[in-house]
Amino acid sequence: MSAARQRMTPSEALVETLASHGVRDVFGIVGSAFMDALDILPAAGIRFIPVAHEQGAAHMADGYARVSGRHGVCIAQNGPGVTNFVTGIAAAYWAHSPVVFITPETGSMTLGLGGFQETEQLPIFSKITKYQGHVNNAARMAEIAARCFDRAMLEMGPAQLNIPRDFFYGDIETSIPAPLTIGRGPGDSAALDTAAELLAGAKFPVLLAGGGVIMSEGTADAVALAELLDAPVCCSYLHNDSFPAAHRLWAGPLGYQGSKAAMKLISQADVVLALGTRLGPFGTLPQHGLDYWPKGAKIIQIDADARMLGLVKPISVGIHGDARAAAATLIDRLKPRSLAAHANRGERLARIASEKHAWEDELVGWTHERDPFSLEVAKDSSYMHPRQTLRELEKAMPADAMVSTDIGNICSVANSYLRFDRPRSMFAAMSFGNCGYAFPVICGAKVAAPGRPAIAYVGDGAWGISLNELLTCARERLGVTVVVFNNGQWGAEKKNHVDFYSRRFQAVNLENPSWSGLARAFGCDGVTVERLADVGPALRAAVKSQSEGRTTVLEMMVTKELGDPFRRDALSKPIRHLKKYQDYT
Ligand SMILES: Cc1ncc(C[n+]2csc(CCOP(=O)(O)OP(=O)(O)O)c2C)c(N)n1
Ligand SMILES: [Mg+2]
Repeated sequence: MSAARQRMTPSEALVETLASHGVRDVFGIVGSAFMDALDILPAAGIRFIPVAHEQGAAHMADGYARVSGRHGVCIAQNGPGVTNFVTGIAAAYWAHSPVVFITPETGSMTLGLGGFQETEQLPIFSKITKYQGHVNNAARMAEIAARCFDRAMLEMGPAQLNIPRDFFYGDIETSIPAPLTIGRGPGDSAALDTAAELLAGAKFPVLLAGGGVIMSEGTADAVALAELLDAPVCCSYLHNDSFPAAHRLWAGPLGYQGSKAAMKLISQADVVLALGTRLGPFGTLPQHGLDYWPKGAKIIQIDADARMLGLVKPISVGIHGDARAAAATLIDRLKPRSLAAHANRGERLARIASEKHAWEDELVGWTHERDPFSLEVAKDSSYMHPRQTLRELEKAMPADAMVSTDIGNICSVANSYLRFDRPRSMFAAMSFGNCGYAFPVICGAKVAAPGRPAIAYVGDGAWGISLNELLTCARERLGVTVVVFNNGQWGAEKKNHVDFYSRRFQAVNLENPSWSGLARAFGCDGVTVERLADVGPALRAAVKSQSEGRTTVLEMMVTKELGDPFRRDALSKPIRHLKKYQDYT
């Protein structure tokens, strides 16, 4: 459906298209390239949120999209502003976020001459976008802009809108397209029949709830399906919010620093229903010494992206469909049938409860790391143990909190201590794994959901990459809380030096300023926390001040101890052949 054609400028066509697609906020840094459109954003009811770095703008658009389920939008100056987007867009790609990033480029009449701020802007993003729209004629501005919005949602990932900067100007005749809403449906009927057959015969069915459950708003259907089967539910890696943690069937997350209960339960499965997950390779690696993936089980995989089906793990049935619709359809198919899982329900429920208790007890007793390096560095330290700090934060976590987590050792250990009762609550750095993700992402989430408490977990190294967005928090009164784990090191990498490089520490120790003092210099609040008893109260106070638009940095002084490494799978002990390197083994 299109509105009537009208005479307007391409800038007006762009801004009208944003408005017709429900855009209310755009993140970016001002630039001459798009000033003509920027000028009229307020008249369209669109807020432009100026940031400190374009990477931050892309991350904010990502966080905004992840919490709202709507498009996140960012824009930058051609050339350097646009190249600053790259890391943020790559991260959004792997988080499956419908981000539309607008990239004005050098003018069409000088393209290729090497003028000011010129670079080829499409190849740079070609592997980290679901769609690239290039406005090749000013008259097509609305059409191509709208297609970017449609494709970002259809394919759940970033879409680039590339616009030669002279194409913002002129007179065009155009209509403004309405959003195209395309439902995915439950998938192939025969495949759903086979899946229902397998589930009906399963003696130990296990659900693995992935990001697709969240993105399809499918939580209620996943819960109903799990309850019908009385099947335990594991969350896929870094999607701790894909199933309500308070539910009796919740088993916790798989993957790095995940739940042993989840791992032990899925290892016993005869049928796994992987609902809305691509079964990413990193997310199912052995952990805690457990190689838990049930290689003999029948695997039913449901994913909205057909290319993910059977890509990483062998599967018995692949269903190209929407997680929510597929779950609802499976419920319909299973309800009238007799289910093998009902015969041993009592025994299975007891096993679920006991595995959960065992893991919880282990976590309670796991106050600190016990490897030789950790014991040594923590021995004379007056600082807090990271695990105890994470537990105190968990206990003080406000209802309805949104938590983003960064890439680092302590942020990863946090996976064991982050539980959520509603979807769209956890925004981890996902598989792109870039340090510096969590803080800008929570800023974007807060813009989309200003009423929800917003908390970022960040290591001190990653904080150095991302702290510039404190400027944005102060200037725009965003009101978020940043928990910075100050262990004075790039800990996750140092762990590799400990395990593989005979403690030859290189470039991993950090000298930090006072992070709380620095926060105050930015016009935010800063608190240094050194005692466990102060962790909870500090978090509560910081969250309370969010409602006044205050951002607080809580600098947690923690020991240098380190949990299990990230990449045990990818590192090996060094081998040196040349004489001059013989000492480096
Ligand atoms: C942008 C980027 N640079 C480098 C890395 C490699 N890397 C992974 S974890 C890590 C250390 C993180 O240190 P910190 O943020 O202090 O957290 P800690 O591990 O100490 O808890 C680094 C450098 C990365 N993942 N992303
Ligand atoms: Mg650190």
